[in-house]
Amino acid sequence: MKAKLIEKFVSIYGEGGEIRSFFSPGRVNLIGEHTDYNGGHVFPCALSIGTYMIVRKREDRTIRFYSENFSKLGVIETSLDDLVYSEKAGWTNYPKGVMWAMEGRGYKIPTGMDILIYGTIPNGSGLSSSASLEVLTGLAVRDLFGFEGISMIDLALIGQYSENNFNGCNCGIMDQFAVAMGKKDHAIFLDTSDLSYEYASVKLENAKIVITNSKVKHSLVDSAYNDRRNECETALKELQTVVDIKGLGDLSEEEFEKYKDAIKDPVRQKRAHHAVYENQRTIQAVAALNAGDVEKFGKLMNASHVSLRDDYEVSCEEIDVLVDLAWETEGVIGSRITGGGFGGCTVSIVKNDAVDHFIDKLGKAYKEKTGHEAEFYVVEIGDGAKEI
Ligand code: GAF
Repeated sequence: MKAKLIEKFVSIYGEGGEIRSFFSPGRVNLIGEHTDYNGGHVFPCALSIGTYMIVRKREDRTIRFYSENFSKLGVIETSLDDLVYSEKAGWTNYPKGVMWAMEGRGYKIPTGMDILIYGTIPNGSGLSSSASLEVLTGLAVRDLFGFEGISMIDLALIGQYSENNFNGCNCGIMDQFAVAMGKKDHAIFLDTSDLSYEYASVKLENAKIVITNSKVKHSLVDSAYNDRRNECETALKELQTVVDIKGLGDLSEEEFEKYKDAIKDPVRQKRAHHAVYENQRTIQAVAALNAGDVEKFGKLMNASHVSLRDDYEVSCEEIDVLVDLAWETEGVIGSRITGGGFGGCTVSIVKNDAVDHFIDKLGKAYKEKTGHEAEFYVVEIGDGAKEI
């Protein structure tokens, strides 16, 4: 892959100089959804699919971008003096945003770059193609210009900062953290209240992690996401009038039941209910997995889906069809929506000998019920972003 991409790079930008190559994965979250901006726990892992960057420094302040995925757009040119968001900059707003965020932290980028991107994460699938591109850019810029004192966690934070403040999605830290800190065959049990984390092995003996892409993405995802976040923040403020907490993740289920009437609006109460219970489910799920109880992990995944569907209302018809089909399929240990929601993917744990049947059955029935052609990925869990 790398050799082919370098060949393409040279055919576009010409020979010469030092050409470097980087890779950054996508991610799938196993459990702990919409908890990361509530000071709760998440449990994502990095995938072996992701985004490649081939890059070379220039001598002037021009930045040239080319993406194999958007080859029709050709080379898009900008400058280090023009790191501002614009509609027409399209996908390049992500790398531009990261460069802008790095400059804002005092890392002045001395020269422009020629950049080629190629991504293997299906677009709009909710497997974090944007976080992947953000961390990739931060890593490449850090290493190309020898910026010292920027850790992989800093790169995750820079990516999140640029997404929040340059691209306008008020996301939490989960995606960028998973992409930056991933570890082969492990998921990351991350406490988003203080960024402490542990790796847990998810190399299952008798089962596989299967992602099902609904190929559906409903519009207004970013605005609905920001709405959910606002609802949780308002609920938190209401709760803080009766109990001393920093985030919804600080509450146990019992405490929530005791104080929940401080949240005046029933919809907001449902949102907070999800955030509190999902956080507790995530803690229990990781404990179950570490104890070898995959069945319990699966049941908690199912409960997570119900809560995301009914309390948080971030599922959609197509995703519910996939999850319902999974639940009624023999050999499925657990299945739920994964990521921000409103389409995208489900994640399921499926017994080894049931995987072929699962793919065949869900593929056909989903097509019949919705008209869409689902895609399936039997997951390989990979490392975080790195130079290749
Ligand atoms: C999106 C966001 F980017 C994450 O921060 C997280 O909130 C997730 O939705 C929901 O768990 O992927």
